[in-house]
Amino acid sequence: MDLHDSVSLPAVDSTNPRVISVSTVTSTQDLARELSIGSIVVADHQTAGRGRLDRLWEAPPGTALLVSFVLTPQPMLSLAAGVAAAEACDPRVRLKWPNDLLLDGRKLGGILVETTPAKAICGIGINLTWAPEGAARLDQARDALLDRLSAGIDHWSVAPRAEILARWRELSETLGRRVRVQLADRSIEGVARDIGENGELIVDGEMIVAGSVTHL
Ligand code: BT5
Repeated sequence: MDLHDSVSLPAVDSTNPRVISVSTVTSTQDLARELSIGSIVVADHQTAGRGRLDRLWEAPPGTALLVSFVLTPQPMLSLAAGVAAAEACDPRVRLKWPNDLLLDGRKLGGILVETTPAKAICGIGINLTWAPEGAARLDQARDALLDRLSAGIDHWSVAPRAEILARWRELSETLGRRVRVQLADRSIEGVARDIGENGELIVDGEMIVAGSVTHL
């Protein structure tokens, strides 16, 4: 058996040595987890791309930006990554709490932050030439988008908390809207008033740390 038929060999990108580029991987998160802080993994295709709570992230080969950044853990990373991704994409892109990327109200991309004691693996998927039914795509060149996103992650992942919160509020499509939040054991409806100091969503006085939001 020819090794090249069965295994996708990682290649270092000559224009940016921090970027490890692979054709196929289970999930960019899995490869990134093995690498040092500062590394970036980008793949043409994931055979087991994942969202939060073990959901699937789908993208046919070569149709999306699928990337994971290995970063120093910090509590605001998920919101900071949302801000960086929205800014890298397009001025029309908005954020749905906690950090879905929306274009014209439809999901364009998502962010998954997984942490170990020493590292945070920040995975970002953005639809480019394909999107599932009801979702959005952004017809842009992948590598130019990755360059802008990397610069944005460098900036926002170490930005002061107040700046991240302020920019997230500006980019938010959730704040001020009536929402339904599915929590582990119940769902609540109300107006999303603000986000708290740690990025919690505040719905009519209730602080939501984790849940799935529907804009009503
Ligand atoms: C997310 O999860 O939105 C986080 C997605 C993170 C994907 C990146 S790709 C690079 C890195 N490697 C990985 O394996 N993952 C990260 P969540 O909020 O749980 O949303 C998942 C839900 O979005 C699914 O249950 C579907 O309903 C929907 N979905 C799946 N694929 C989609 C797509 N391409 N575009 C829009 N929605 C999608």
